[in-house]
Amino acid sequence: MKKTIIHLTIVPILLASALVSANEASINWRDYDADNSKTLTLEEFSQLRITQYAALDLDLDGAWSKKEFVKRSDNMKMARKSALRKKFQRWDKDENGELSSEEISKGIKGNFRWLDKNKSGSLSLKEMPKR
Ligand SMILES: [Ca+2]
Ligand SMILES: [Ca+2]
Ligand SMILES: [Ca+2]
Repeated sequence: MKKTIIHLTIVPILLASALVSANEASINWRDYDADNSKTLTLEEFSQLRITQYAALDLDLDGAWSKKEFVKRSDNMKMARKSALRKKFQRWDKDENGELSSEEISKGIKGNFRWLDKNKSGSLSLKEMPKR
């Protein structure tokens, strides 16, 4: 009896994550430019990133394990994987092997400041990363 219940719950989770990864591929930063200023403020940028990271939380527990954070697709390059592993370590401030939503949002802020090369407080098209 127990086994049947487990199988039934796995199906919707798999479906949900398939839908989420389809969405992730189609993310366009312009959709997050709420005021059409052709630049993203920290708030607009955070919205975009949070949407992207939400798609990575495959078990939907509101936290990101290293596996969830690093593994984006099956054909990822090693260099990208190791860059993501390092990012994970930097962001995991309490070193519990998991990123909380708070750690993610701090990481996004740091990322924003780093991308904002001319320190204008917003990201222009040029400053936005390709992915
Ligand atoms: Ca804007
Ligand atoms: Ca998770
Ligand atoms: Ca943590």
